[in-house]
Amino acid sequence: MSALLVLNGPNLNLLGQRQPEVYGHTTLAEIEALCAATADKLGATTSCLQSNHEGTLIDAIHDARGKFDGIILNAGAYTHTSIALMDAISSAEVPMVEVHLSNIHAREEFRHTSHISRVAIGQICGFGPHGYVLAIKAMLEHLKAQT
Ligand code: CA2
Repeated sequence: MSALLVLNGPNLNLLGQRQPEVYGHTTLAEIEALCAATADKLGATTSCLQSNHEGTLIDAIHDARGKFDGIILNAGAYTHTSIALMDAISSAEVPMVEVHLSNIHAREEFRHTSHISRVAIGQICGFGPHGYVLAIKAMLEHLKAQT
């Protein structure tokens, strides 16, 4: 049974509570429940963590080594700024799928660059909360293909 870590970065704890016109009405708790239900249907498990702190996300990625088979990561705005998160993913050697609620390529220019894409299996963006379902499915297919 594959164990997945679902990591969410800064400000995503505000989902459903502020700026619904940009990020929708679904709360982070609902997204985490959706991830758990999706994984369960597909014979996998999820553990979820959200942090507004870069170091906490990095520690979680380091700790994932040997404990999780894959990481689903929405790094929020750290996507566009953090070489440290990219390095953490490389060093952990745990496969990662990058997910974003919004289509970052259709937004401001500064959101078009993702440092973590360099170390991701792939990126899913623009599908709202359903992106997490797609990311879990893609990760499980990837892991199956490795065995
Ligand atoms: O589209 C995504 O999932 C993002 O990772 C969300 C980040 C943004 O910086 C990325 O460019 C794309 C921002 C998350 C902020 O979430 C909020 C939710 C509700 C209210 C305010 C912010």
